[in-house]
Amino acid sequence: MIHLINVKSLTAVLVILGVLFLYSFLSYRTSHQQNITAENRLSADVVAVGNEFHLVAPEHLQYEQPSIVQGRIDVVAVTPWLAPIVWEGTFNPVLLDSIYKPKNITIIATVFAVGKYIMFLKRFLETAEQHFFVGFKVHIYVFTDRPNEVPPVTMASGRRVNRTRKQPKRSNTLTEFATGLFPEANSDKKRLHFFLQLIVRLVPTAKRWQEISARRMELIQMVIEEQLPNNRNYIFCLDVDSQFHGRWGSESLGGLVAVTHPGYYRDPRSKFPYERRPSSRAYLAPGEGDFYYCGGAFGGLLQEVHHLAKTCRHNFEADAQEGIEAAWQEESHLNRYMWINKPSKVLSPEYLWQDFKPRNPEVHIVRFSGVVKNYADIRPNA
Ligand code: UD2
Repeated sequence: MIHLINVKSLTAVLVILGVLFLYSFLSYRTSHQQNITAENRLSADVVAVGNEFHLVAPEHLQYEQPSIVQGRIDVVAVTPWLAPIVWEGTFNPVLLDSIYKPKNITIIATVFAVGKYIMFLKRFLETAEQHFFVGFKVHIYVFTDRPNEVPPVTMASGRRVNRTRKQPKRSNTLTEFATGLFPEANSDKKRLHFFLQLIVRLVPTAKRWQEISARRMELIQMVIEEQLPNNRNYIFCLDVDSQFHGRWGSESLGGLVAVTHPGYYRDPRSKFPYERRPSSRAYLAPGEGDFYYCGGAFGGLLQEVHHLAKTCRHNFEADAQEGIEAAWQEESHLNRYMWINKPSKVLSPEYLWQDFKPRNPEVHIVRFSGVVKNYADIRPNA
């Protein structure tokens, strides 16, 4: 009998313990779930931070479903160090713009128009206004020895050049003239914040084209040093004898961005015109080098491009003191730099084609290209 009572009470205790356990388990799960939901909501509401790797999309944006088994199969879209290679068809421009626009970034572009190269500036600016980071804040720095010849530019979207010149201001060794490209008074109000500003800087005339080309790294370094507190901004350094034909936008943003040269991207690396003399700091040995990158277009975050420009300038000047000039001046140093410091994004030759070259089938769109020019007519020492 006693035995029976013990069994009964033991069962009752076990049942009570079971109920208590179930109750506490369920209430823990509910409260934990509530916490998770709150955290999730919090992370969805968090304002995008200016971090290159923190990509926040708007919550209800609808776009084509991405696939990992379908897409471009005629080109390679990733490097061996897993950086994207940007081709038409590998990205969604609407999605990317909606990620990058809320970050409130400014895109800086530098362009050099020294001597007769000023003739290319008009076309460059007009087409930049039509295609380069439309909808973003863009500041274009023009370095020239002929500030009075900076052309009046007709803006495609109803903007016009405001020719009012601010008092020239000393900035290191350079003189700065500020020129704004302001929207017409009666233009669409929505465009007002899509502001494109032109800053003209005076640089000395050079006797050798190689010096102009090479000195760009020094001046890019200086411009970035003025801007560095705004380290969320991006910079692109572009050749002036070029024009835009199609969208160049947020898909090109990255820490360190290089463009594959249109003349060599199908060639084996043994044919790349790297600097081959071991005495130069731009030297690349046979078997080294990933791609041949253009000197005419590169960019990235300010800190990254600052490091690149400073290194290339230092190496160029150290070479010069020993009487060496790399085969393709700063382009050779840039290629050496990118071999060691791998770009985080590589742009396909869509981002720098050459107008004299027929388009290859894998190039579905030419976004930016070098115009045809006669070197003998335009260079100081052709
Ligand atoms: C290639 C590169 C260029 C540079 C050069 C080697 C491309 C498309 N171009 O072009 O970026 O690396 O090799 O030095 O990758 N400039 C003037 N005035 C002059 C000469 C040059 O302003 O008298 C500026 C101008 O911005 C021009 C740039 O320097 O776009 C490069 O010079 P280039 O176009 O004559 O060089 P190129 O065609 O050999």
